Amino acid sequence: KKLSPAEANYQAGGSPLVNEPMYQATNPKAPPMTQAEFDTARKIYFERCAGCHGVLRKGATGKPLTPDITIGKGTDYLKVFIAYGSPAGMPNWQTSGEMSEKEVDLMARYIQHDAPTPPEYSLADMKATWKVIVPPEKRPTKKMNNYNITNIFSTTLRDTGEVALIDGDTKQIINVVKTGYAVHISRLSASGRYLFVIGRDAKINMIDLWMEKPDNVAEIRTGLEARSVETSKFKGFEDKYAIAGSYWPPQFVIMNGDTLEPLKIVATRGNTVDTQEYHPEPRVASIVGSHYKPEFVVNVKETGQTLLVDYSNIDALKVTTIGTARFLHDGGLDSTKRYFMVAANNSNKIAAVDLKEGKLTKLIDVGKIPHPGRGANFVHPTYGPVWSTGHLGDETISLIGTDPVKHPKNAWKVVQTLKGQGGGALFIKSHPKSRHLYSDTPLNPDPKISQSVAVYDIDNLEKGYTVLPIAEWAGIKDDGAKRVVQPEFNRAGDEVWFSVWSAKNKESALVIVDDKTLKLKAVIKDPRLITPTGHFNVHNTQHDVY
Ligand code: DHE
Repeated sequence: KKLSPAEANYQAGGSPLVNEPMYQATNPKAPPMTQAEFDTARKIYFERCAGCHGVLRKGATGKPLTPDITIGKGTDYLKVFIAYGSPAGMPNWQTSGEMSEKEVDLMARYIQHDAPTPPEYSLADMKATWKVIVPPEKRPTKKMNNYNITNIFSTTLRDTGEVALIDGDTKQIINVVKTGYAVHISRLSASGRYLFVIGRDAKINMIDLWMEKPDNVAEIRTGLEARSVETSKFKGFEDKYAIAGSYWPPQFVIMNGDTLEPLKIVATRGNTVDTQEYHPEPRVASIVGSHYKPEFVVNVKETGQTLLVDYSNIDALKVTTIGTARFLHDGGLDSTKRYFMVAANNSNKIAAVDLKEGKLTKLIDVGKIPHPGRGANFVHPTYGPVWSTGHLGDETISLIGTDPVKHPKNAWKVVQTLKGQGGGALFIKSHPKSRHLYSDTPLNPDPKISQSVAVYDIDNLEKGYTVLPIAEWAGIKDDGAKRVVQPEFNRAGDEVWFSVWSAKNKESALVIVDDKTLKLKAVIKDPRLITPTGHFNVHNTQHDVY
């Protein structure tokens, strides 16, 4: 299946590496290129191709594109491939109008030259960007505001490089905080006081929710491109450490939990789980803090290794390497928090990792390209506790049994497959207080589907889904994408928030649904809410409630 333009743009979200200086070698066997052509081609490569084919073009979800392969194919063959795409997923760049004939010719020549290598990023580089804006001793000793901080939402404003902190009780914006570019996720310290966000450019901001007006107290850049940040959650280590993983360079760093001082950098370059070949750029995907042990669970994408990083003594770091499956991406804990369920997206599998025993429990086959976000836990009327995921590549939702004690026959199996609105699903969500399951489909090519969500009644799953026209409820007059993205519950578990994500120059909104009645409860609009994407409720993120 060819990727749709929406899916291709999702995979190639624009790498900040495009701005890095790199040494460009010329391969004498490849067709000649001028310096200006190299510069243009490299920009296009990092904007559109690197997400799938990798920075060094060693291959990830897309095929490897190194000169030993590409020179043999030749310019004409490569041009056809780039222009028309392939059934394996390569988009049809020219016929879709995304690239001109000239650009296709340029790219066909470019990929026959050696891939330029971006710079590494050391402790000294990190320290040069590290700022403690308010040192711990100058911070409040108690909460200085009247907000119910456990119900604050941190909403990414993707294209402005900010997060909006929104009071979940009053729906008022508390502050719009400057961050890195295109913040990917927000996470909380174990106590719930500090909020950590990470930009696509690997900039981390640490926000103190006890301040009269919550704002940045520390910041650092931990690499050149990144997606994940997390904190130490184990008893005795609350608020002690933070960790960030990067896409480039392929490494993670453990930091001091109240200042972001970088302490320990560990490379993730290594060998793939199956063929055991060396991979030079395995990116760090999701990270979660274990509640069972003083460990971070670090998922290394291209090699398919799940690392349990024991932070009890970071000077003698112990890392347990669990082979899971290639293309690890996003995931979440089961309801007991003992198992981490991680999507190996292009392997079409979910890996269940036992954080108590420190081993792989099971690899479970699911639909095409699972994409759970953190997934959704609920108690199924027939099969007991399940964790669920939607898929980017098909319309199904897989429900996986997660209770080996009381429901051993159902554990680590797909016990039921639901049919959703269509492919292009990114996030799914439920809550212990809710009997509903919500699934978005922001990357579906049909605007009717990308602008609405499907809701299932957990007690009547065979009845199918109800469609909530979220974008329509937002009452946005502008035309454009208006993608509805990421259901997130409030603290009480009785309302669900959605972003209506429009282009930068168009109106966006947040839409809030009453979980009991499935009726519209509120719409938040504000000129500052530009390109809202993910949103994270403090309590639910702090305690891994999803
Ligand atoms: Fe994400 C989670 C990577 C595109 C919004 N995204 C994640 C995680 C990873 C990841 C590794 C898990 C982090 C964790 O839990 O520690 N995302 C990537 C990509 O590599 C990809 C495909 C392309 C890219 O270049 O970034 C990508 N992601 C997107 C988007 O296009 C989205 C919709 C908007 C955006 O920011 O560009 C998007 N990703 C999100 C959100 C989460 C996320 C909202 C957190 C979900 C959650 O509930 O935890």
